[in-house]
Amino acid sequence: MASAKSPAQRVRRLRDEIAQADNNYYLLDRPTLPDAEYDRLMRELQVLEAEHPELITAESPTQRVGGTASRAFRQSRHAAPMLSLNNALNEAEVAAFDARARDGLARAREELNEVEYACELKFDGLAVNLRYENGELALGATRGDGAVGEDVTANIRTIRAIPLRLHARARVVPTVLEVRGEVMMFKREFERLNERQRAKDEREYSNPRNAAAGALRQLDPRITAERSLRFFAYGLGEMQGASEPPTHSDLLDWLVALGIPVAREREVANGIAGCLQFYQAVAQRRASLPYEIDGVVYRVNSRAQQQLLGFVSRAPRFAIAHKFPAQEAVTQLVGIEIQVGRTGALTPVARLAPVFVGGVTVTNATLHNEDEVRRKDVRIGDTVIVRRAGDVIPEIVAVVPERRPPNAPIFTMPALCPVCGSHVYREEGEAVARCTGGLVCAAQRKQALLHFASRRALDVEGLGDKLVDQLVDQGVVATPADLFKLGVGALAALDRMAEKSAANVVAGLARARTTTLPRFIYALGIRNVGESTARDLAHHFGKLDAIISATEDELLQVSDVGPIVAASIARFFSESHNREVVEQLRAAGVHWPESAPTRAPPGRFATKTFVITGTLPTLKREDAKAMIEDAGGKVAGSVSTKTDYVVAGEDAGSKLAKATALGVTIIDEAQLQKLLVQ
Ligand code: D41
Repeated sequence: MASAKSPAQRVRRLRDEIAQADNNYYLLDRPTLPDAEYDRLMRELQVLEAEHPELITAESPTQRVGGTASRAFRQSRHAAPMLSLNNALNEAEVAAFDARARDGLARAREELNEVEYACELKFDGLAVNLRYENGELALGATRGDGAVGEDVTANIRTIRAIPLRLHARARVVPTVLEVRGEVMMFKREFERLNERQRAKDEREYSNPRNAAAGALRQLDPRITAERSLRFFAYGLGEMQGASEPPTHSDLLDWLVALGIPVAREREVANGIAGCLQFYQAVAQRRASLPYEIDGVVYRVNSRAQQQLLGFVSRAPRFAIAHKFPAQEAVTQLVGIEIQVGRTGALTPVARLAPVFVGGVTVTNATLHNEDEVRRKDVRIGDTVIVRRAGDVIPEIVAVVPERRPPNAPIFTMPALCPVCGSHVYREEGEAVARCTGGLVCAAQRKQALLHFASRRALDVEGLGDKLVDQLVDQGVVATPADLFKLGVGALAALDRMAEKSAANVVAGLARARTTTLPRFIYALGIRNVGESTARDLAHHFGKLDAIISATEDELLQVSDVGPIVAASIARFFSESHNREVVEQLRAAGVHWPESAPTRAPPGRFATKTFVITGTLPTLKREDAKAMIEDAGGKVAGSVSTKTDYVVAGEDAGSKLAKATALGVTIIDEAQLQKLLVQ
């Protein structure tokens, strides 16, 4: 691409692309390029300009720091410029930063082996300057290009995290204090905002950063106020009437004393090794943080040393951002495939040209459902932005409309199931289209079998998806009951099935014959009947036959069973083929202890409500939940006055704080285990 053109042409092209992306991002809050792609363009431009200095012009995006101020707000010149922060994309770049810092300090005759660094998070928000005069918030401004930003005081004042008056309990309250930090939106708030946008049929924001930018740039502060923005400080601007603390970590402590929020996740580290440890630890916790970060920042802790190091162009030599691998990348959508799930739900899945994102190579992304595809207007051949955050399934954030091939057709759901050819229907008001084939449809049959055998259902060891594919495709197994007819011989005849693994599967099936009633009900895969409903049904009726013959009215007597769930249970057992499968399973020796019905679920946790927060030392969250529920307790998602216990693990956050505030009993995993065996 670039090779055919002259450097001058390439430079012009890059500037155009960057200017376009800036415009879309900063002015329209409508990103068209993922950050990593933008960084790549910028770097390419920087390299070309370094090689051909005669091509540098004042308008080049490398010659200014950020976007331009919008006309809607008054411009505000910063009393002290807001600098930019250099990036390191890997450990070698961090090492180079550290070497330069040590070098600079050695030249200034500072005796040292390791530099002391203040490590903190790099928030993915918007940099702002807050100016306090005589302790009162006098001005809030966006960073703009670093020299001039926008006066957004009215909006800043709506952010409850930002004090309108500094706390007088700090030792000294300066006459002028400028605080620099990031305004952002927490993930939870971002999701709520997008839900509201969807309900109003308005455009959704693609990430919390853009949502925060949109909120901060509202001309009506009441709208900003509704969006619950947050703020964390990271530094100082102009200051009068007080002296600066000797280190960055002291400065942050002092800001906290003045009432300014500073994120708790910070540390002082010795040398680069300590910094990299901090990076790894934060990377581990990234997904569970309530806000988005795109890296960490290392800063020489001593103010005196910071001053010795000084600046290069408009970035300090004493600080660097160590970025995480990008969670977004651009690639091409090569096709849309339809997957059929256990309940017949048809899910469009994007097939992508392989792309490295969030640390892995991604080739598929979920498109959720037909409406979602329409809303994002995703078409085959499109250039798309893919996002993979933590361990979640990759998804398509947006398409880049400028790069759409001509005549790309609008996506439509097929009218017939791609697996079995049955009709596809979509109930009014439902987002999901479904295959009407039921267990005639091989895809649904496979999913139903996998569900039946899954860990929390009958837990048949060794029955994986490859095996189920073969069993169904070759017509060996149609219903869960057929599984129990399998012998070692039939299994060993399949592809890639050694005698030993075949024997393991048969042994797994034999063990699965002994189960519990809740597991058995759950394993049947009745629509809308999850583990907890299965448990409630088992406790309420005691015996399977009582559930099978229950009317909808009787089912409605079960706690937490509403009309939709009652109807789907009754419908399931009214189908003779479902009753037959149940009979065949019992005939094949599947059994469980039956008990007398109980009004309330038994167990010592009956009527107790738990909330689990943080990472428990040994139990997975879902296991802890199942153990509590098995003992008759309930597990809720949020803390309230109705909560009896909060089970707190490592890095428990706001839920723990709320529990403390409400005086709820807080226990750890060990105490939970004790309660369970009592
Ligand atoms: O959390 C951040 N985004 C963050 C941004 C941070 N933790 N520290 C920062 N430090 C600086 C210097 C060292 C230049 C005072 C920054 C930024 N700058 C920054 N944010 C936006 C542009 C620059």
